[in-house]
Amino acid sequence: MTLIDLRSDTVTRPTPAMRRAMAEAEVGDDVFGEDPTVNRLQEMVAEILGTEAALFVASGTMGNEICIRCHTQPGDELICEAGAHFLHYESGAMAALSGVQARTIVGERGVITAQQIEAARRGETYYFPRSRLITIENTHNLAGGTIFPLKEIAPIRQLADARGLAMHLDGARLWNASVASGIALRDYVQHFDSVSVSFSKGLGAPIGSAIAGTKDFIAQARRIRRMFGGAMRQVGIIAAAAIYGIEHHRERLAEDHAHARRLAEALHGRGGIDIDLETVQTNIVIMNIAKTKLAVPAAVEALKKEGVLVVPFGATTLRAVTHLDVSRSDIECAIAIFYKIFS
Ligand code: TLP
Repeated sequence: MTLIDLRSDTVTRPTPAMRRAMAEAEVGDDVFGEDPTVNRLQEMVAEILGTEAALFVASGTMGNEICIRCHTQPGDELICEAGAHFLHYESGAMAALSGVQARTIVGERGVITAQQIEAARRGETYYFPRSRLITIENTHNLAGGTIFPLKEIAPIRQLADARGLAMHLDGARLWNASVASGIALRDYVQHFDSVSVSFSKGLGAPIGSAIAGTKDFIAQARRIRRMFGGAMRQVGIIAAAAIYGIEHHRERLAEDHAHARRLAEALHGRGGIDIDLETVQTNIVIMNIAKTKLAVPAAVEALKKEGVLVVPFGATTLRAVTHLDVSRSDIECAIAIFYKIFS
């Protein structure tokens, strides 16, 4: 039985052409800044994101955590949406590695406003934690791959400037946001002091993310990357996969979005499955199965038995993610299996 793996867009395997690019990559010691493929990737990413510089890092988690560390001091507070990836899925790294705490805001489909941030911001009284950083996630994973609208970002930047706060963008799936909205990545990124983008999700590379910002920020980030054990050597062999993904797998993200839409529209309302179709803006589908006959663990098992893999994503929700290794016919097949189980 072939499995249709909708657990995440991280499950893709490098294509034969990507593997060839990796095998043929020119390499050098990146701790000395001498890996030509890494240097090319970093220049390419800085150019696409419209920043002065970029730095290759091992993972999205490492990217976020290096940026948080660069922007804060222990005891500081950052302001973020309550479903932020680093709050739930980064093993408490923010607290462990930066000594920072979070002030969370419940957003609407992952979107928070300048007014909410202003209300959450701490005053100057010495015994408050110091508000230091605002973070935004685009697309927002827990909210279902929703796009953070550009028009909501500019007022947040204005507030950040007025209050002396830094801004970080968790743009692990900013590629998806850009393809779906038609807005260039740099138009989002220009509002932030740092950004993290991932190559190992929709772009299909096996490993890696990049962070980007000013030259000074990236110099500081390079030091923290080393401190976190993330300085690597002949890492051009994986940077080559990222370059391949950027060059060949970006535009096709639109297919993943169409597949997610098809899946969501076919499943919403079936056998009690509830999907907020407004959140299905990119490649993620979150299904609430509270009103179906199955609980989450039983549903995951039943789907798996029939050949569809999804992940539990809350007490009553499942998540399905479309990606490079899922074809239109896989989606049709998955829909039929869902119908069988949730009839
Ligand atoms: N997300 C993974 C899991 O960790 C949940 C997934 O399957 O979606 N930012 C965002 C918005 C992410 O979704 C992820 C990964 C990361 C950062 C971390 O990236 P990695 O896994 O490369 O550390």
